[in-house]
Amino acid sequence: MSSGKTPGWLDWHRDPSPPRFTLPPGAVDAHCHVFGPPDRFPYAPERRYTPCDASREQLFALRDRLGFSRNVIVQATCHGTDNRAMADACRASAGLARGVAAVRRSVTDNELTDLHEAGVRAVRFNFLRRLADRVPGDEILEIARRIEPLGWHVVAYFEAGDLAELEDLLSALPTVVVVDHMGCPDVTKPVNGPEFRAFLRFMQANDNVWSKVTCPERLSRSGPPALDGERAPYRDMVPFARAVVDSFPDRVLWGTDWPHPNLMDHMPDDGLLVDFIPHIAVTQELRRKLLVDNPLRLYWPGPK
Ligand code: 0GY
Repeated sequence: MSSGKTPGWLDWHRDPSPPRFTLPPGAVDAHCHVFGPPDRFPYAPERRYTPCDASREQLFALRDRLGFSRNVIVQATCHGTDNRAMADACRASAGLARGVAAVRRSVTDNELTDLHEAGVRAVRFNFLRRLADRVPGDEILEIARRIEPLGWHVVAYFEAGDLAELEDLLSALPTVVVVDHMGCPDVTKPVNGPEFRAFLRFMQANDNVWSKVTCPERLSRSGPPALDGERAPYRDMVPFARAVVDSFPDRVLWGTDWPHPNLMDHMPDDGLLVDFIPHIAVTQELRRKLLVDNPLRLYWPGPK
């Protein structure tokens, strides 16, 4: 792959509108990324895309602009298992960012300790075939057993059609398992149809499974805000996210997904994404759990 951005790549929104929804004090953006800059943190040779750069300073500026207090920075596949950009951003955050790393079984105990000191609290396995080769199940189990004593958890990114195949493996993991984007449901299907019911059943059956109710801009087929200025876009995703928040209020997280890799049809205004939150968490208490209590319990346990 050439060193330039993937053709058609959309740059992130440079001037997001101030959210109308005021985030509760201490809110955490629990799903975001940093990319590059590649002269310091080169992209992985095996990557499937080349993003536009998105630095730690730009992420922290977005945090402040939207009104978040903290970030959880998730390793994306364009950096492979080279966690330096993410770990560097965590280290530079003065304790206000935690990280989610990508590792293979070759990772040493010293490397895990270094990542922990940087602020990493989880490893991510990406099961999307368009993004990466899958890590074999026995290796995932082995890594999960090694990170458990550190108090870390596993983040799993998969699509709805993959749940049946992955369920046994994910249920066998000894740690908390956080599923990205509710397992990527097809939101054109009914929320009470077999596909999404299987996901809710999976959460019901495994009380160590959490879900991010993230990425309306990725999952929605109804699209971004209408031209009339309506600020509740992505309507088709709402019932799915509400079902998860209402059923499992203590096991949900929210994040921007900035800088939104691989969105090829539109780039969301991150301020409008924040305005989406009250539609999926409909009481103050649900919002406090989603945005503050749950991410703090998972990523900043102990006295604050
Ligand atoms: C993608 C790319 C990645 C991840 C995400 O939502 C995400 O966390 O976008 C990745 O890991 O490369 O296209 O979804």
